[in-house]
Amino acid sequence: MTVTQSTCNICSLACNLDFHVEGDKIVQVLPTKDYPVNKGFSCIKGLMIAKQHNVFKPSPLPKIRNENGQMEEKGWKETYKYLTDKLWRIKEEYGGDSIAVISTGQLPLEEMAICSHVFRNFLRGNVDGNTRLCMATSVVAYKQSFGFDAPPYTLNDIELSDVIFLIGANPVVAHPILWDRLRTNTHKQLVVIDPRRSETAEKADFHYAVNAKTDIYLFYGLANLLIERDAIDKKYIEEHTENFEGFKDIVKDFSIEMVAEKTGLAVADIENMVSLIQNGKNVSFWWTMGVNQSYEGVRTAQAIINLALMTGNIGRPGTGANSITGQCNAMGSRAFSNTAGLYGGGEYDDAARRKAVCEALNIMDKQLIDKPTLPYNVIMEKVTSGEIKALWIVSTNPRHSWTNNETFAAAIKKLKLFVVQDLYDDTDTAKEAGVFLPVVPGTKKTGVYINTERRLSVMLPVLNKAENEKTDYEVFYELGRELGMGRMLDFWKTPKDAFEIMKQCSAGMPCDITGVTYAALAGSAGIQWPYPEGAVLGSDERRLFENGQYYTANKKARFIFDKPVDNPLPTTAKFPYTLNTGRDTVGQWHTQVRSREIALAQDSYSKEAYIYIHPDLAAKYGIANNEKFLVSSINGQSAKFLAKISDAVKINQLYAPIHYIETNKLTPSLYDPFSKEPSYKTTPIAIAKI
Ligand SMILES: Nc1nc2c(c(=O)[nH]1)N[C@H]1C(S)=C(S)[C@@H](COP(=O)(O)OP(=O)(O)OC[C@H]3O[C@@H](n4cnc5c(=O)[nH]c(N)nc54)[C@H](O)[C@@H]3O)O[C@H]1N2
Ligand SMILES: Nc1nc2c(c(=O)[nH]1)N[C@H]1C(S)=C(S)[C@@H](COP(=O)(O)OP(=O)(O)OC[C@H]3O[C@@H](n4cnc5c(=O)[nH]c(N)nc54)[C@H](O)[C@@H]3O)O[C@H]1N2
Ligand code: SF4
Ligand SMILES: [Mo]
Repeated sequence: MTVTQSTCNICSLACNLDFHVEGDKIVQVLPTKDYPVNKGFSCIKGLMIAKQHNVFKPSPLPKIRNENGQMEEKGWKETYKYLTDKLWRIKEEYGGDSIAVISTGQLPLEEMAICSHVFRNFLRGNVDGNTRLCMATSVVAYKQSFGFDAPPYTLNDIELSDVIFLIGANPVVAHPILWDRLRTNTHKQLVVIDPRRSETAEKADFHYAVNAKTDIYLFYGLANLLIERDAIDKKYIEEHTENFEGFKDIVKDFSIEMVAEKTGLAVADIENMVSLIQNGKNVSFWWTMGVNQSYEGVRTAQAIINLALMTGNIGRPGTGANSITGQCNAMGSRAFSNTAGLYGGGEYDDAARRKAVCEALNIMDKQLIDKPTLPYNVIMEKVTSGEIKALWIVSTNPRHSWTNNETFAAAIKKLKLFVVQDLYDDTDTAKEAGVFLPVVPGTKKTGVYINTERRLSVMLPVLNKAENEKTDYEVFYELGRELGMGRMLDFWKTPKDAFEIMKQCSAGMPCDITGVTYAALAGSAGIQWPYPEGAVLGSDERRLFENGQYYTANKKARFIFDKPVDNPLPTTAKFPYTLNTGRDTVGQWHTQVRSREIALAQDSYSKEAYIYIHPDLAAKYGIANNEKFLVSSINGQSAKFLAKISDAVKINQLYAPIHYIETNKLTPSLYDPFSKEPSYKTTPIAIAKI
């Protein structure tokens, strides 16, 4: 029997697991005892990785849809030829911009890198990811405020805080290992801000059920009161930030009464929060999708960042303005996917950065793509309008997860080429593919993941591939060869080669990883960025900004703010309630493609879509528990859900888990203006008894 330490490639903790393997079978998976993230624990999803690909695994050969609409199995060589021919014809006739990839935060960074080397640098197409649905807001907020997309914390900070704010985050369900570590902190006061009494809110010292999307009013109000009480860190503001005066000027109009009225909270509740921040020694603010997925996400995230900056709660143990990521490698995609910024970070028009990246890639400047990708929403608009002709989906299931998902179904009918590359051929998206490319799961491949606290860890193959089985890396590499990339691929033969190139791209950047090697990562505690060549690890837990120096030109963090905007899609007489959406249980993962292999979890949740509704609202419509009823959305669609009667939701807001395709049938095509992240969490709806 062999035992290999590897990475759980599901959620953003990227826990480490020990795989016990006998022959070609994983006989046991145990959480790695001394790995600093999960310390001998894991959730049910990690343990199920051994099961992945056992039941629903397709044939290892690709399939192409024939004239009769049937999927026909083909050899890999023939499929690459077919794809190459199609892609070149489309590129020649309509230009590189007519080709797009929707990628993911669930692949190792080497696979993200080669995907974009082929599709962006070579074919001059667009590559965006499902991370747009998730982290885009935090990326933009950090970039603008700190000068680089740099979540500052280490997970240990949640154990060291004496006051913890969780804002639009439900770690009991979504980040169980982070929650586990929070629980070991016995001296904390926990504040949860969530319109819903989530599983996390249940366990908080204070739960504040703000009205949906009014968080920005709350944070501006808290800032105003802290200024009035003189409870700010003037020295920190003076030495390490800029434009506080402008912020002060905006927040002065946010009186406690006005904020109470907007947010639906009591004046005493708001005063309590101010006192907690004022009296806390190490206050930390953590946020997730309740903030990011909004028409005003970036400015709301920055309102949180501003609170941390003005009270000096950053760069010290137990503090920070901390965005928690979602997928195992959301952080890797932020730095190494060549989508919205250059490999290793930096803008496409920055001559010095371009030179450094070209050198690392061993290509000429004209071979490096010269602009950021079109964002996901614009890609979908252009598929709809017919301007984008080829769409390649890798490791995401947008027919289910894209907002207003019937628009996705309609759009793909216009395509000349629709490719889906996935573990499974029966996802809602794969079922529509013109070409399906099967690949192996993480247990059979190599690559690096970067978790929510910027920690790199390596995934190693614990099982051998069978005949004809391919990794995503091999698919992109072999496709690139067939497309004629020639010397552009000479240094990209293996994931390890790609990692070396990415290291060089990161040199001198905030996310410098030139000191990391596969060998150092294997069986290790993982390594947080930055880790430049020659660095010596002081500890397994490292936070950013301990010296008060940010990544802006003058090294100061910026206060960034705007007056709150009106909800572009408010409730109306016809659509008087709002739909909130999110995760429901630890065992349910997104579109439930992967989690369906966990038998234990499978048995614990409904096969049919359901929605939480307040008892008084259900009574008003005469809807009984478990009765199916109709929900109609302002986007023109409607869907049926089983009623789950619960007073955890407010009377005017329903909550639908994202794990059912019905939910995004109802969400709108509405985005944050800066990050283009969908506003998934507040849709005006009406309900009716059937
Ligand atoms: N089991 C499980 N774990 C997961 C995932 C999964 O699918 N299943 N997905 C992973 C991924 S990719 C992600 S991004 C994370 C997401 O992790 P979370 O963001 O924690 O999860 P969500 O359930 O989407 O949303 C969190 C909360 O935001 C609240 N919310 C809604 N509107 C507002 C608002 O206006 N203000 C505030 N303050 N709160 C609001 C919701 O009520 C919800 O309780 O989870 C990761 N972990
Ligand atoms: N209404 C609403 N909608 C939401 C959200 C919300 O809160 N509310 N949250 C959004 C967020 S934060 C996210 S992250 C998205 C997630 O949405 P998706 O990305 O669509 O969801 P998944 O089910 O994780 O899909 C991942 C796919 O990748 C495949 N896969 C897994 N491993 C591999 C691999 O190694 N290679 C390849 N090629 N494929 C692989 C799986 O089989 C699966 O089909 O949903 C978004 N949608
Ligand atoms: S908490 Fe996340 S990374 Fe850890 S075992 Fe569960 S799914 Fe995997
Ligand atoms: Mo996500």
